Amino acid sequence: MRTLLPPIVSALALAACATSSFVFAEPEKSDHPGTSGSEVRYMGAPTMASDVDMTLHPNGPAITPDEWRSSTKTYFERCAGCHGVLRKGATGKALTPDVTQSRGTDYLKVMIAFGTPGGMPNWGSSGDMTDAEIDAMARYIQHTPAAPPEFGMADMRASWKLNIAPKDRPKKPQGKFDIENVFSVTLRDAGQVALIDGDSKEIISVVDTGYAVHISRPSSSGRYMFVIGRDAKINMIDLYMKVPTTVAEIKVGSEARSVETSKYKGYEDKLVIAGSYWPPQFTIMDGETLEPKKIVSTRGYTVDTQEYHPEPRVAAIVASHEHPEFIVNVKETGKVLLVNYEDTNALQITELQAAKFLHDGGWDSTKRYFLTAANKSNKIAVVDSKDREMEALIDVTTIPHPGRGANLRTKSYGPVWVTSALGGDEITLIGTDPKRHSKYAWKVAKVLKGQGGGSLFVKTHPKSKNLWVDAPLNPDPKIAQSIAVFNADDLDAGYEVLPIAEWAGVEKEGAARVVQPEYNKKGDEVWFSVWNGADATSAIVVVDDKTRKLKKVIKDKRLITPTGKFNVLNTMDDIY
Ligand code: DHE
Repeated sequence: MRTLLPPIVSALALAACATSSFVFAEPEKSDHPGTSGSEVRYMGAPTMASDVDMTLHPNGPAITPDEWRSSTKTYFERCAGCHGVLRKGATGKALTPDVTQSRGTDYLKVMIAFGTPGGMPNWGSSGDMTDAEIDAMARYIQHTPAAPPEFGMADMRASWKLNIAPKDRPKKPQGKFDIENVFSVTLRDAGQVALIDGDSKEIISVVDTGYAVHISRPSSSGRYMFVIGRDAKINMIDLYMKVPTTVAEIKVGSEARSVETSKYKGYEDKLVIAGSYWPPQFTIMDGETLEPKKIVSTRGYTVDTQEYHPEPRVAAIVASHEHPEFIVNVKETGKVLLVNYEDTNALQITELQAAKFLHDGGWDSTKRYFLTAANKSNKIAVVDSKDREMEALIDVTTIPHPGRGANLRTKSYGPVWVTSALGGDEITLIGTDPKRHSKYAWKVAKVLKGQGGGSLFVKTHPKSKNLWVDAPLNPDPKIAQSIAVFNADDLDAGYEVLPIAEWAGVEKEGAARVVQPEYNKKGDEVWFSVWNGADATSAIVVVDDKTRKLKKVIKDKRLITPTGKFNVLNTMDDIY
C-alpha cells in the first residue's frame, strides 16, 4: 500500500526523509529532524505494558481485531516511550482521539512515515514500519487509548515467591569470592544477569531474571543483589550462597526501571523500594523477603503548568544517608519525592518541585546532595537531602544523561559532579562544594568537549584522576566503539581515546557499542561492556586505571548483550 501525502506535509516530510534504522547506517543530524538518532534508539526500547483490551471510539475509523492487536504491540514498543502509555503526551505530543481524529488518517500516516522537524521519527522511510503497519497505526491512534491493567497488592502478592526463607539461607558467605568485588552484569536480551568475580574475572553464576534487566542495586550490607527487569520483575539474589541464586522474586507492575534499598543507619537491609513506569507508582517491600508492604501512586499535577498527568513514571531512586528516606524521581510531573519510611503505615512524603522529565542521577562526593537530570528540560536538579529542600536547578546543554554521574576532584574548581549528554559532545562539570569553592557551587564550572553526542555514562573513582566518558549511541562506529578519558589535573589537555571494541576484537562484528564504565572494588581497574547484537560476540574489557592499558578481555558465550555493570562495593557505598 502506498502512503498518501497531503501537499504541505509531503514537502516537509520528503525533505526530512532519509534511510535509517540500522544502528550505524545514518548520519546523526539528518535522519529524524529535531531528534538525534541516538535519542530515538535510546527511547525506542520495547515496553511491556501491552496486555490491553480493544476500546473503540465511536468516531474512529474501521480497524480489525488483528490490526488492533499488532498496533497495540507496536505502539508500546515504539511510541509509548515518548507519547506515554495513555497517549496523553510525555516528551512527545498527546495522541488522544480529540487530537488525532481532527487530523485524519492520511495526515497521521505521513507523520508516522516521514516524521516531523519537531522530533517525530520517520518510521516509514527508515524501513522500521511497513505501509500496512503505518496505515493501521494511523487508524489505531484515532481510537480511545487502551489502558493496560492496574497492578495492585493482590497482583503483587500473587506474583511474589519466597524461594528460600531467610532462616534457611547461609549464615555466612559460602563462595570462594570476595562479595564486595562481585560485578552484577546486565545481559539485556537474555533476560539474565551474570555475576562475575572481580578478582578472577570468572563468571560465578548466570541468574535468570525479568525481561531486559535494567539495573542492579545491592542491599546496604552488600549481601543481597536486587535486579529489576523492564517487565517490573525483581529478583533478590543472595551473594552468601556458593552459587548465588534468586531467594525471592516479585512483580511490581508491568513496566519498571528502578530499585533501591534502605541505607540509613538502623535501617540497613530492612526495606526495598521499586519504581514502576506502569502503573505509575512505587512499592515498598520487606528487605529480606520482598513481601510488598505499601504501594503509592505517582499520578498528579506537573510542577510547571500544574496540569494533571495520568502516568508520571518513576525514574531514578536513591536512598538518603541523612534521613530514613528514599528519594524518588517522578519523571513527567518533575517532582522529587522524599519518602520517609520510618512508618510505612503512616508514610510521610515531602514533595519537592524540580523540573519535568526527571531521569537518572547520583550523589555528590559527600552524599548529601543528589544531582539528577531533568533530561528533556536540559537541567540538572540539586536536592539537599539533609535540609530536605531543592538546592538549585542548573541549565545544561542538550539532554543531560549522567547515569549516577562522576565526582571528580579538580585543582581549579574543587570537587565537581560530572554529566555527559545524549544530545551533544558537551561534558558538564558542576561545582559541589559551597563551603570552600562557593564561586562554583551549583554552577557550571566548566564544559569539556568530548568525542560526540550519544553519550550515556561517565565514571571516575576517589582513587583515580581519570574521567571516563562513553558515547555508545553515537552514529559513528569509531566513537561508539571507543572511550574518551580525561585527566582531572589537566582538563584542558583534552582526552585520550581507547579503542575498547578493537581490543575485544569485535569491532567488525555486528554493531558493537562500548557502554558504562564501572570500577572494581580497589579502584584500580575500569570495566567496559562491549554491547553487541544478541547473535554476535560481546565482551567485557578490563582496563588498568593507572596505565590506561588493556588488562583483560572477558569473553564467554553466556555474555549475551552485556550493558550495565554494578560492582557491589561501589554501588552499595555510592562511589562514583
Ligand atoms: Fe536506562 C539507568 C530508564 C534505556 C542502561 N535507566 C536508568 C534509570 C532510568 C532508566 C530511570 C535510573 C535508574 C536508577 O538509578 O534508579 N533507560 C531508561 C529508559 O526509560 C530508557 C530511555 C528506554 C527504555 O525503554 O528503557 C532507557 N538504559 C537504556 C538503554 O538502552 C541502556 C543503554 C541499555 C540497557 O541495558 O537497556 C540503558 N540505564 C542503563 C544503565 C543504567 C540505567 C546501565 C544504570 C546506570 C548506573 O550506573 O547506575
